[in-house]
Amino acid sequence: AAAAAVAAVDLGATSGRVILGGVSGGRIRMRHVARFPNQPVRLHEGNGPGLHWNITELYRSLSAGLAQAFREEPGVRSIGVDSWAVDYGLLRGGKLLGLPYHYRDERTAAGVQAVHAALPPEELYSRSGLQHLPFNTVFQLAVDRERGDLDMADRALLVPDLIAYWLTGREVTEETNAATTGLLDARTRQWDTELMARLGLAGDLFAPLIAPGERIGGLLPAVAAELGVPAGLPVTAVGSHDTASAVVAVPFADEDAAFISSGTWSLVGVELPSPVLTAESQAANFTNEGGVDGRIRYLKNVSGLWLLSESIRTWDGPGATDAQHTSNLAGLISQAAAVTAPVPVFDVQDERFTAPGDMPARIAAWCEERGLQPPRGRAETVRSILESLAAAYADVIEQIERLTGRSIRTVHVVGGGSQNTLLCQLTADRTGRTVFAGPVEATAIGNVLIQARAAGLVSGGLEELRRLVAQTFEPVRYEPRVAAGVP
Ligand code: ADP
Ligand code: LRH
Repeated sequence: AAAAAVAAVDLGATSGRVILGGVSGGRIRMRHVARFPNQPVRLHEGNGPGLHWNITELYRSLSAGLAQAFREEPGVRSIGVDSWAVDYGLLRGGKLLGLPYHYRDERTAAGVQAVHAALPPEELYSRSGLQHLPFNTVFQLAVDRERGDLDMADRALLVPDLIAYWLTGREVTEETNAATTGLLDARTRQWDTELMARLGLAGDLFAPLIAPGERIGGLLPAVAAELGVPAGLPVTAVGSHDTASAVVAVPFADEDAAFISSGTWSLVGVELPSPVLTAESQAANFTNEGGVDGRIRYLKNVSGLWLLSESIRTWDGPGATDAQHTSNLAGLISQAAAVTAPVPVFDVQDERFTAPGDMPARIAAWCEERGLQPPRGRAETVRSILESLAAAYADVIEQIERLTGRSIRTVHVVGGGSQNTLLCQLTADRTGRTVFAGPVEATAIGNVLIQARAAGLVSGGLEELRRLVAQTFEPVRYEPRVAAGVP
């Protein structure tokens, strides 16, 4: 018999996937249907190159994945889409005006200046509660405005909302991702239209808010025909910010646990009932992101495995395939685990590491500027990156304890990076805490669970959903090998 299932589309900055999921017998079922790379494109645009998401390629890949999902499981009840945060497409009269910019495009620095001239950083933080990252939507829009790119636009849709719009024709802004724009009031969770007016943005630039679990709309007839499914099949809002979906699937046992959502970025934080908007919190650059079911994801965006993948891209040279990339990764991690020479710990948050390009050279330059011996060769470079990430996690966890008054005893690592056994072990070593690694596909699981709940396949709050995660996916446990912080 056709099992009740839902289809999750999860677009990461590194790769996208379509996963069929369901819940039966107290367990979550997940089946990968499609996986595709997410490779940005550089296009000359008058004054220089712009870095963009190849959004139409992503749409084609995810549509093919969805069609395959329906062939495999005709009982699919709903589709949900999540992606990385902050980026958006501009539209006029429902038509996309150009490829969305990639948050790593270097145009954002000018936007930070423009916004801060109109609104001091302190005020921005106390209104939005958002960590300062130069690529937050608010800064990107300021550049668009200065360049005249907003003149024609009557709508901005965040990436998952843009995909949902193409599937259903409905324009909405899903709440959890809306929080990453910097234009949402942290307390009321509504658009801060006064702030938008002060920045010269139309109060209705973004579509109305919708909460995870609500129905966005049914598949457009033409789309349904292309996918080979009945028209009207619902697209359901999920925690469309990938990190929000990932946190749904963190199998927290209690309040003494922090999470690290580990992929292209590492999002290190805890879940809270209400935001922390203090000056100390701003000084520590913590973010209050709206989570599913009204929870607050109090976290810090720390750099992530981007440092490693961009190093590998440098070593492999142009044109290396994804498969080659992954096989190199396993070998490099075991070589890095065997390194016994001391390696430098560098500041993974230094903004010089954000843009694409030669990562090992930038790491070496950072070390040389401080009179440190740079890592020698690939294994030492990988070790240095992973030690530096783990050291940053340890700092953030100390800060969380200070800023929230909680004591953190365990750390849950989820996402692709939870497969990096060396990083997990170093995280245990440097934080001095037990690390539980997995599930790898936390984001897709969170996406599936919120759809399954909306479809009536499961019920309960996040605690019940997390119990299902804990029952289904056995985490890998890492204990600190040495005293806290002394590897
Ligand atoms: P995103 O959602 O940001 O695209 P993922 O959660 O998919 O990221 O994680 C991608 C990262 O996971 C890769 O950059 C890589 O470092 C890591 N990763 C993927 N597969 C493995 C593996 N088999 N072993 C170790 N690390 C892995
Ligand atoms: C992770 C993520 C993160 C944001 C970044 C832009 O994929 O959504 O939460 O800070 O991308």
